[in-house]
Amino acid sequence: MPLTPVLSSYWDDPESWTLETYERHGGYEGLRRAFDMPKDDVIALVKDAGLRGRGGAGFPTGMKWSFIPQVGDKKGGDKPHYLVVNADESEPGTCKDMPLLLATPQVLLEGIIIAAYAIRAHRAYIYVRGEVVPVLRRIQAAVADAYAAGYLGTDIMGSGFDLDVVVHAGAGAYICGEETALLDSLEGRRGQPRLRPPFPAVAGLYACPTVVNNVESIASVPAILRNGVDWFRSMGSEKSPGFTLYSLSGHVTTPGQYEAPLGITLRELLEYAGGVRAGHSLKFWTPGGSSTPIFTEEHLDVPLDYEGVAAAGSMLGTKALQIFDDTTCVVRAVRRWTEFYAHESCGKCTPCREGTYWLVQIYERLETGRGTEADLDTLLDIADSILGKSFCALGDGAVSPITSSLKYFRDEYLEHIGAPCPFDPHRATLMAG
Ligand code: L3W
Ligand code: SF4
Repeated sequence: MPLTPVLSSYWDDPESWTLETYERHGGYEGLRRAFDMPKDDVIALVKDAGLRGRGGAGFPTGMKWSFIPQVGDKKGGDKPHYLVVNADESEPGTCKDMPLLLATPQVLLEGIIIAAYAIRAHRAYIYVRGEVVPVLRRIQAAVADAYAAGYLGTDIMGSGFDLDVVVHAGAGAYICGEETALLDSLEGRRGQPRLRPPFPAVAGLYACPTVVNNVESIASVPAILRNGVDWFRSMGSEKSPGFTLYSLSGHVTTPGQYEAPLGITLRELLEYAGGVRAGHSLKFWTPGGSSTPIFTEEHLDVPLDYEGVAAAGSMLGTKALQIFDDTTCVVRAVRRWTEFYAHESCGKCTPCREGTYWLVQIYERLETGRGTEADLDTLLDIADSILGKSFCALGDGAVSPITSSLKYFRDEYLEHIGAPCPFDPHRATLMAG
C-alpha cells in the first residue's frame, strides 16, 4: 500500500508553519467551500466521508457534530456552543499531534473554523499539553496570524460568521486528555473525569453543548472539504475510510510519522521505516499506544484500521506503533508503563487508584527476582478488578499491557521468578549485593 501524505505533505518545506506557506498549498480553500454551504450540509459531508476520531476511540466525527442541539431545541439549543480541541497528547508512544502543530498549525485553525461554523460555536478552545512550550508558542503565533489575516474574529472572510479561539496550556496531567477531565481543567478545576452521560455534546464546557475533538481529527477536515467525500473514501476501508498518521517509535531504523490509508499493515510500514534496527528481530509492539493490548510478530499482517485491530484483540487507539526488539525485557517494559499509569491515576475511583499501586509493587518484586508464580495470578486478579470497573478509560488502559503480555510471554515472566532478569547483565550483581 502506498503512503498518502496529506497532512504531512509539506512538513519539509522551509517555514512550513507560516500562513503564507499554508495558503500557497491551498490553505483556507476548504473554509471557503464550507462558507458556501449551509451549516448542516457541512456536518452531513463530514458524516458521509466517514471520518473517525483520531484521538483513540474512533468515534464518527460528523455524528458527534450532529449531536449538538440546534437553535430552538429544548435541550440546550438556547445555550452557547463550544468547540474544544484536545491537544493534550500524552499517551506513551503517541507523538503525532505535536509534530503536526509544529509543522502546520494553520491546518488545525482552518479545521477549527469549519467545525465551529458547522456546529454554530463562536468560541473554540485549544487545550495544549503545557510542557511542550515550542508547540504552545507556535500555535499562539498561528492564532495571532489568523486574526491579523481576517480568518478569526468577526465577519470572517465576509461570511458574517464570528469566531474567537483561545489557546490554553494544561499543567501536565495525563488524565486531562480524557475529555471530561479536560473540560474540568479548562473551567479552572482539578482535572478529574465526569460521569457520562451526559456526554459533552449535551452538557460540556460550562454545562453547554460542546464538541471535543482530537487535533488530527479536526486537521483532517479541510482536506475533505477541498477534495470531497469520494476522494477521502478512495483510501482506507468502508468502515475506516481515509488517511491517517501512524507514529513509529522505538527499535526501528527510521522512526517518525508515516501517513498512509487506514488498513496498512505494520509489515508494510516497517518497509518504509527501514525495518527493525539492524541485527535484531521484532519481539512485540503496540498498535495504538500503551493503553492498547500488545501485539507480536504474528500480528505483522493485521490491517491497521479500527475493525482489523479489534478483530485481532487490540485497539487502533492513537496509532502509536512502539516497536520492541529481541533485546527488550517484556516485564521491564510493562513495569515502566504500569508505573506511568499509577503515577497518572487521578485517584477518583478505588479500583484504579489502589489497583495500579499494587500492580507496581508486584512488578517491582518480579523484576528484581523476588516474585513468585502466585504473583502472576495476582496480577491477573487485580487487572480483573480494574477492567470495566473503573470510572474512566485510564483504568482499562492500564491493564491492557499486563494481560496481553502475560498471554504472549508468560514463560518470560516465569523466567523472572527467583532469578535475575535474563535481559539485565547487571541484575545478578545487584541481587548478590
Ligand atoms: C454523545 C453518545 N457523544 C460516545 C463521544 C464521547 C467521546 C467519543 C468517544 O476514550 C480512548 C480510550 C483510551 N452521545 C456518545 C458520545 N460519545 N458516545 O464519542 O467516546 P469513548 O467513550 O468511546 O472514548 P473516550 O473516552 O474518548 C478514548 C484510548 O482512547 N487511548 C488513549 C488516547 C490518548 C490520547 C492522547 O494522549 N492524545 O489520545 C488510546 O488508545 O484508552 O479508550 O468524545 O463524548 N452516546
Ligand atoms: Fe481517575 Fe483512574 Fe478512576 Fe479514571 S480510572 S477516574 S484516572 S482513578
